[in-house]
Amino acid sequence: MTEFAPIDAGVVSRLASDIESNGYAVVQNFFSPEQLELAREYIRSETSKHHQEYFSIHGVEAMEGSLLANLSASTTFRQFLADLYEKATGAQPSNAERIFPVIRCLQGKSGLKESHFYHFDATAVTALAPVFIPTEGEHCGDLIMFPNMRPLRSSAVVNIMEKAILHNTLSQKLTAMAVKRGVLKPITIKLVPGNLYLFWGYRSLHSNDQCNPEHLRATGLYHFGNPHRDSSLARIFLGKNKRKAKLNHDGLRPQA
Ligand SMILES: O=C(O)CCC(=O)C(=O)O
Ligand SMILES: [Fe+2]
Repeated sequence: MTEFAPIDAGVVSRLASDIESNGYAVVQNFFSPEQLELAREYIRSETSKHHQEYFSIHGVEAMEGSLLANLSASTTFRQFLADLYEKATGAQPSNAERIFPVIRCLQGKSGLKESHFYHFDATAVTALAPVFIPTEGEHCGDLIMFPNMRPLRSSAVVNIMEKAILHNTLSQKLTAMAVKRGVLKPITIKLVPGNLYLFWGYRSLHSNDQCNPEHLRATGLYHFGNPHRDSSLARIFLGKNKRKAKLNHDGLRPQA
């Protein structure tokens, strides 16, 4: 299994302060060229099964054996995200907290529908590993973000209400329209495969720009540290993606 080097405390502090002041931080060349190629081989083989249309893969088991799954299972990577979580929240994550990985592949017309889909993540820390990013054309699937728009809520109910207001179809369409017309001005981040992008997913309303349906845009997302993990209300009202993927609250397949 590929090993990932630990990231030292000084670097974690710098990354956290970049996220606070710029909305995001970058670890350049996080993947070696060989690791990036391994991730690409896996995505290529999955892509060929999906008839040039959008697909996503949720949870470490569904992507087992791939480099992107190995990263999710890496104890050094978990430690890195846990250190960032501590910077974000001032508290250590629960020992039971696991990284929830998602692979998203935008291609074809269905890929367009999955773009400009503005949301807050359930987790405090989000790491994004771009694997394929189009380089030609007006739209290359940039990450679009309103950074650090809200604080971490101590109340799960407030979080649920904010999500109800912003995550419905009407609000999402209005936000997308306002961004496209230049009424709202988020930051846009050009993604470079091999780098790792970090942001406070819970606090930042974000989505990706569209790209040409002929081109493939593939990203690995690593979500870590749900501040409301013990709230039963949050379990009932949120966590739709895991439910849809038939995964339990920890992002794993329920034991038979
Ligand atoms: O693919 C991307 O760039 C962002 C996706 C995202 O924000 C998510 O899956 O939570
Ligand atoms: Fe997200």
